[in-house]
Amino acid sequence: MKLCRFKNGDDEVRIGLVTDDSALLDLSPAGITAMQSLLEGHDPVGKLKQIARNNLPRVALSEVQLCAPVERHEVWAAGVTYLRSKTARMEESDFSATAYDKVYAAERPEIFFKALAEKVVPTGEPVGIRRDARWNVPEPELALVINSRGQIVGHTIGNDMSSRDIEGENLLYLPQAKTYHRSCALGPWITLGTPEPAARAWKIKIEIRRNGQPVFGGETSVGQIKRGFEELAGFLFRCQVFPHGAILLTGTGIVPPDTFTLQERDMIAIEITGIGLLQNPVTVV
Ligand code: DO4
Ligand code: MG
Repeated sequence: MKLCRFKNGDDEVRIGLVTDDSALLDLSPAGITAMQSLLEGHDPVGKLKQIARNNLPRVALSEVQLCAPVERHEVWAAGVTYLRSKTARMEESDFSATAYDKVYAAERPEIFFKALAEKVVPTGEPVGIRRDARWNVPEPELALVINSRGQIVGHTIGNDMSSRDIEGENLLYLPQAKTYHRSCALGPWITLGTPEPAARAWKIKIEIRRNGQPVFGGETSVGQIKRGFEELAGFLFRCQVFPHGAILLTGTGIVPPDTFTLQERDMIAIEITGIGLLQNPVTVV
């Protein structure tokens, strides 16, 4: 089941249940005005099935603007969870190579703060590349949607936009390489109720187009991730509270060649089978 936030023709934010590729059911007549009440409930899928039996307004997806599927969640990200990411990080940095090697093998994962909810970019809106960086890439990642009790209740698509030259220069620059204006996109919606073994079979694909032509494409499988979802969520919630829940990006397994950097107006399309498509143009910030 796919849960979304959208703006209707009057610019009001509503919650929708996406029924197929072309339509959603507006949940507001059923009293659902925020995703939170569903995500914090004990059986979000069962509750939604029950709600969907009502005669709810059907709205064409082409007529709405999708908002990022995040309300008051904090957005965090795990790193170096795929072998490809570890190798790329070690190549980009003499200074920090040992740290990446160690964290890939360590019990404790790398987890860093990524974005406030209000800063998250939805599908269709521009993601940013820093004007003071010369090597910028998208990081297509599966994102876990976690409620305040630490339970993984859904999945969405994340783009952990990153400046590799800043990150590679010095590990202490990670927050600047990772957390800046328009550096995090999430969407298009949340897929609810997929158990981890099924989600691990999903494919992650990315295509970057420049002037309409593909300039980079890549694919991996969620199953390539080294760590378990509960393990990552467990570390995020250890000695920490998230009263409104959290979103955790789970790391990238696709890294463009070292000669590639994003440019203004590139189009990034990230697909995760089982969820959908997150598409964003690129702008300089
Ligand atoms: O420390 C580097 C961050 C790595 C990352 O974001 C990833 O592997 O996805
Ligand atoms: Mg990442």
